This record gives sequence, C-alpha cells and structure tokens, in this order.
Amino acid sequence: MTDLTAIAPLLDQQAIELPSWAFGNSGTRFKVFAQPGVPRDPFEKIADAAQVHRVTGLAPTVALHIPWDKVDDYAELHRHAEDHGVALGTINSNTFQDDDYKLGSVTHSDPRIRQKAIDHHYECIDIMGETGSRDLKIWLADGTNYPGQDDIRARQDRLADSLAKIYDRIGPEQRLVLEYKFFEPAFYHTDVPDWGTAYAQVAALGERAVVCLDTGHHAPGTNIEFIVMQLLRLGKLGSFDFNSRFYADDDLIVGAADPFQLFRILYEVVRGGGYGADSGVAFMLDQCHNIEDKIPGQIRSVLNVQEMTARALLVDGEALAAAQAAGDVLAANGILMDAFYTDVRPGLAAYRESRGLPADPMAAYAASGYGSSIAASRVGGAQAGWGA
Ligand code: AOS
Ligand code: ZN
Ligand code: ZN
Repeated sequence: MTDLTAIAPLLDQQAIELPSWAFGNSGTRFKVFAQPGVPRDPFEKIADAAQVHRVTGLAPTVALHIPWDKVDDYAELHRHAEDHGVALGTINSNTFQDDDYKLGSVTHSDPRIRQKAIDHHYECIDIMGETGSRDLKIWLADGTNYPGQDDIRARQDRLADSLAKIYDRIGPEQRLVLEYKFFEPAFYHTDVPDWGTAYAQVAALGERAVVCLDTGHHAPGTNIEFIVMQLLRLGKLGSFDFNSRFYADDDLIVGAADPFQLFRILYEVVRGGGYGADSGVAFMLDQCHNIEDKIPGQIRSVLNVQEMTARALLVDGEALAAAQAAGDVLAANGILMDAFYTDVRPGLAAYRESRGLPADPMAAYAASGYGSSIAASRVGGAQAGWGA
C-alpha cells in the first residue's frame, strides 16, 4: 500500500462543489428518465448533496442555479444547508430559457433584452449576498447558427459592455467567473467559445473577474492541461466545471471517460499553484446522471477527483525537474507515469479512516438506507431544468 501520510495535509484541503442540478431528473433531448426519490425542491437537493459530503468529507458546498433553485427566503436555505453540514456556493445565472433570448442575451442587439439579461445577473448578485456565495458563474448560450446571421464583432463589444455593467455590481469579496464553450446550443459561433476570448473579456474587467474551465467544452483532442497551465500562469483560472465526455459536452462522471486526462489536468493544477484552500481555484462538478443513481454518481465523481489529485500530488517534482533539465525525455515521462499508475485506493481508504470517514464511501452510502428512504417518502421529483 502506498503511504499517503506525506500528502495527507494537502488532501485535507480538497473541496469539490456539487451542482444542485445533478440531483434532479435529467436526460437528453430524447428522453428524461424519472428516478424515484429525486428532490422536489432546492431544500431536498441540498439534503441529498449533504449525503455526499457526509460519507466523503469532500463536498462542503452546493452550487445553485437561478431560477431553477429560486426560493422565497435564501436566508432559510442558507440555514438549511448549515443544518445539513454544508454551505451554499456558486450562483449560476441562466439566460438561455426565455423566448427573449432566442437571438442572444447580454450580446443581443436590442438594448431592452440586454438590460433584461443584465438585470437577471443583478438579481443573482443580490441572492449571493443572502446565500454568502463568493462566485457568480456566467455561462452564456449566446451565439449564432448561420454565417452572416449577426455581426460577430458587434456582439463581442456588446458582451464586453454588458459584462462591465455586471462586474460593477460584484462585491469586494465576490468574483465574476466567465465560462467558455465552443458550441451548443449555438452551432456556427458562440460568443465566448474559448479560453482566449474568456480571458480577454475578464482581463478587461478587473482582478475579480476570472475564467471557468469546463472540461467538456473543448474540441476533441484539445490539450486541456495546457490551457490550465496558461490560465494559472496568467492568474485567471477561477474554477473548474469537472465532468467527462466521449464525444461532446456529455457531462458524464468526471474521470470516467479519460482518467489519464484528469490526472494530467490535476498535475498542472498542483504544479501551477492552483491546488489548496488559498489557491483561488474552485473545483466544481457540472454533471448529469441520466441513467445512474444520482447521489452515488456524485460520490463516485468526487472520489475520482480525489484519487487523481492524490496521484498528481505524488509526482516527484525534484526528480522530474532534474530529468527535464538533463533532457532525459524517457526518465521525465517515466516519473509522471509512475505517479499516474500508483494505486492510491488502499492509501485513501486508510486516510479516510484516519479522518473519521468511511473507508469505502460508496458502500457506506448504500448501507445508510438513505436512497430507499427518499424513494419511499418523495413523490413527484423535479426535473433538473435542462440536460446541462
Ligand atoms: C453549459 O454547457 C455549461 O456547462 C454550464 O456550466 C452549466 O451546465 C449550466 O449553466 C447549468 O447551470
Ligand atoms: Zn459547465
Ligand atoms: Zn456544459
């Protein structure tokens, strides 16, 4: 068994935010499969998310989505989260489900519609004040489907103008986090398609504007760890939306499709100072569990991140630097691969027990009976809102 004692203090700092929408019914454009026991409101979503934290110690916060998680009293939701041993995290805005936004939201040519989208973000910032959230995450569906449909440069200028108005309202302890995505729902161009555009837009805003990297939002074959390195180097990597994919924005369990890619990403995070409580880089999941059970799906996800983080923390940095300096290509590659191939699972089980957590969180959740109790007591669970 690989002894993880040396990296245990770093493992203690791991925190992975869960998306509230992962607990609701979800699916694809073809079918939403209803599951028994899914939450009927944001309170129940938080109760479910708290189960993930209870058995893993890894997921102390829950991201909300407005309006899917709209409630009358956010202070009450805040207290409810605390009572369940978790806190409310990132607030995600939504400008993609209103007829007015068919041709764009903050980039729309009509100032009335732009203002409506900006006002929605102001509402989100007000909510952040009540929930104690630090981050406003903006993902935009804005884009066009056909060449010539709109002036793509003018849209970029309108985007900058709208973001500046939103950023003006962001409090001194808060951050605006801009997420990029190269396609979908728009298929010719999107207004924030890549890290470079996101970087250019947030750099123009100021220090408290940063980029969110969703691992499913790149063209196949993209070297995502290079982007991680570059954004960290520029001081603009604000957060991750972790998930995995085989084809497009599949939103499958992180680490399921390509564990090696997750390792390479986490290695660059660790190497670039993006890991740890004070790094300013927030780890989040952005996933949907369309066919598998949702709470165990989230448990498996945070454990996958923990496993790959442990492997990344095991890379022998000194030996790697020496091999790199010596130009020893195979030795350098071998050092990285040694860490990747290390089975950290027994060591992590021992680590968990040393922290009063179950050695096997999946088994502990299954044994808890929580899944059958919610299946019996909740009728008419809510849809996640959209196959995010
Ligand atoms: C959309 O593809 C993005 O991944 C968003 O981050 C997210 O899924 C959505 O905003 C849900 O809030
Ligand atoms: Zn995302
Ligand atoms: Zn996505």
